[in-house]
Amino acid sequence: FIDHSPMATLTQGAPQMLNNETLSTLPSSIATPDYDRSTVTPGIVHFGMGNFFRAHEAFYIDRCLAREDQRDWGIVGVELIDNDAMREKAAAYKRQNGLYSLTEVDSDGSSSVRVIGSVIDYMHAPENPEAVIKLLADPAIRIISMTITEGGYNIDENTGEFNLEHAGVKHDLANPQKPQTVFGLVIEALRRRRDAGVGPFTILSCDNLRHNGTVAKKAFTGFARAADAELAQWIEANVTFPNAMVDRITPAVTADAIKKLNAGSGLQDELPLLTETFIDWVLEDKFCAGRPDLAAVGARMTDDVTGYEQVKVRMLNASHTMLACPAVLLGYEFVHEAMQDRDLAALLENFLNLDVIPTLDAPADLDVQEYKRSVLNRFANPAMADQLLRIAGDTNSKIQVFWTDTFERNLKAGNDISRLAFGAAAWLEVLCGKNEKGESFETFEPTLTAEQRALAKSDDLAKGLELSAFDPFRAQINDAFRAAVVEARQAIRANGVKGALPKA
Ligand code: CS2
Repeated sequence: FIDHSPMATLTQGAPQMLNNETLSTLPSSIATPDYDRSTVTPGIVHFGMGNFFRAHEAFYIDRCLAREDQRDWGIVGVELIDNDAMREKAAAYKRQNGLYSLTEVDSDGSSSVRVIGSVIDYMHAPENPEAVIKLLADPAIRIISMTITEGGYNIDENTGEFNLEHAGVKHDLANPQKPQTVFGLVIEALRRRRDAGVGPFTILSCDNLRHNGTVAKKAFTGFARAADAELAQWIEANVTFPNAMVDRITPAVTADAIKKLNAGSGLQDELPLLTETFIDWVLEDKFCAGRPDLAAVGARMTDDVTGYEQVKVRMLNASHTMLACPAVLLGYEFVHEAMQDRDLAALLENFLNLDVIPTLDAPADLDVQEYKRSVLNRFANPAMADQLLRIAGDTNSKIQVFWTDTFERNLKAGNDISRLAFGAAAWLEVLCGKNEKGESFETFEPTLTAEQRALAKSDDLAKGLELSAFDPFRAQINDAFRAAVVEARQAIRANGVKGALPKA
């Protein structure tokens, strides 16, 4: 991020390591856990220890733990990915006793640093799956939460069912005592809990999916049915899967960002994190084994999250994707940079005003115009330096969640499709991997094989529309849309993104 941001001001003195021993000696400018960490016991196991989780759920729980009657809601993080980087990360967590610093930056330029203490242990599942199952089966654990990405629920978009052909799933069904996936670990633990007469736990998805609880339920019960029909019935009758809307923009932490964050805080933190001051969590109050007092720390409990999640993914996340694809092609690096480009900012305004908002079912108490202004303002925050390549990654999964309703409704109604076709075209061009400066790049697309990715590179410019990104609204894809996408791709190639932008 940029050097004139306040957190880049150098703090005096030698940088401080971060662990339980050093906590009480940190500079007073850094907020530290206002509770004794040694009194915190585990109540939550979280799968997927990514940055978003660390800035969001772990932040809320850290606030909860300040209250003495909440100390049994500590979090144990579990990482499933088996590679050197993850093993190294697990070791860093151990060295720091699960502590890390979170720098919150506001669009007015102010910032503050807080050490988060709610992650009390960290397990790298591939090293010892049995230890993870044992923990999950412990009655103290009452919530399993997860951030495993939009595509991580392994739902086949064509059948709408859990995909039993997935290699990890097949492995886990054949080796229930040595599972590799979150599904195998959780279902084996639930089996042991049922057999031991220990009650169920809540399974809480924190991914940006519409009805993420319903999707999680489909995934976990889909796996369970294939493993053991009776157990699946017990799970359906006992385990709850609250739907939840989650929101906090959290950039990836580059090596450069680590240096700058530490220069700002005066810490020698191996796992520092940057986020915006904005935070939101709206949850259905369906916790079968109790829950922390999230409402007391700013989360919103509700009977129905449908409207909130719809507004969030269709306005914020959909705009992110709509902005990032053309911006990456133009060679921009950061979201705030793209927002300074008037043409791209206008594209977003028009997309939201003309395509999204008229087809939205927003909750009555939510002012969508105000929400729009807040989203655009958050995107424009220069201190975030959020990477466009982060946003442009996994678009094959994201389109299915973020764009489907907007595309489906506008295509059905026969409305103007120019911006939608342009967005789809821009993503397919992104998959071709070259920007207008002639630089090559490759976005991360975990749900696409090399052959599928090659469809975007075919001379037949309509081929890319065969990708599963478009499956959920495939029935609405007509000749006019196909032609508009091809035309937009030709225009991007011939005239550049600026020359291809839709008029209004
Ligand atoms: C982003 C999200 O990855 C994306 O596409 O839109 O990560 C976004 O930053 C969060 O959902 C904000 O809550």
